[in-house]
Amino acid sequence: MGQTADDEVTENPFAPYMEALRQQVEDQDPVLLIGVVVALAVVVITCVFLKYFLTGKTVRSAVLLVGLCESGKTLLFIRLLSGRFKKTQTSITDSSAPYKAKNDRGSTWTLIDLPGHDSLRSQYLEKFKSAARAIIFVVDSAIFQKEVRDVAEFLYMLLTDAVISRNAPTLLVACNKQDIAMAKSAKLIQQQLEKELNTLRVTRSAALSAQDGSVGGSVYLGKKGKDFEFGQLPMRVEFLECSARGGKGEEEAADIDGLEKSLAKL
Ligand SMILES: Nc1nc2c(ncn2[C@@H]2O[C@H](COP(=O)(O)OP(=O)(O)O)[C@@H](O)[C@H]2O)c(=O)[nH]1
Ligand SMILES: [Mg+2]
Repeated sequence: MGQTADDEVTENPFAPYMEALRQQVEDQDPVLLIGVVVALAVVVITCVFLKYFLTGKTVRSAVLLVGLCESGKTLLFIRLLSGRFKKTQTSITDSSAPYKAKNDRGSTWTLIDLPGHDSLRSQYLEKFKSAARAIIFVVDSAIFQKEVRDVAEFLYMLLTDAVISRNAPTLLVACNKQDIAMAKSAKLIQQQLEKELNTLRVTRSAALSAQDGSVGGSVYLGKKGKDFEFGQLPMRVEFLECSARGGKGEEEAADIDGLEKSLAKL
């Protein structure tokens, strides 16, 4: 008998411990055991719920269309929703509609077209920024060279916002109007914006520290001591080319496949 026990020990050094553990578990009151399991389950469920509520992913379902006036936000809005060409008017109020992403999950986002006028811009942004899951920043690629400073200033305002920086919604920079021959490529627009934002960052932080040294709720853009790159931002950033008008003529389908693909991945 003693011989076999010795053999087992040499085969599996943990056997005695396992045996002791089993004995202990058997000796325990089953009620206590169930109690421990239930307590563990409660802890796990609480953690999952807390994570859900704290990150707030459940409520952020808005996709905002922002950008300068005449960049094509309203036309993109209509194209994403219906795919048909319509003449647009300068939008005075915001309009929103449910957008069904082209993915298997069938995710539905609330697409919101914000007016581009300077006077209304910040007011609407205040209203929707905390609900943003993604921001489509529309750029008119055809006259980008002329607008680069304005575009950069708008982007700077968005990216240094405390709420946006914390929530980190995906930023899709839609380089629109690619059907126009002079349109700049997404790559060039990205490079120029990085350069321009780098300059803006220097002038803005100099202006701020000259005032009173406080940053007033806005965050520093990118990494300190490094030239600005979009890769330094807390959110995912994609530059894509599109054309809300499409190829030739008004009956042509819009060229917004890239944008739709990115929206499907949100
Ligand atoms: N050629 C061309 N024109 C466009 C494109 N997207 C919009 N537009 C035109 O640009 C103008 C402004 O568009 P709109 O959607 O009202 O811009 P919003 O002010 O940003 O809402 C309209 O005349 C559109 O037809 C595009 O991809 N290509
Ligand atoms: Mg509009």
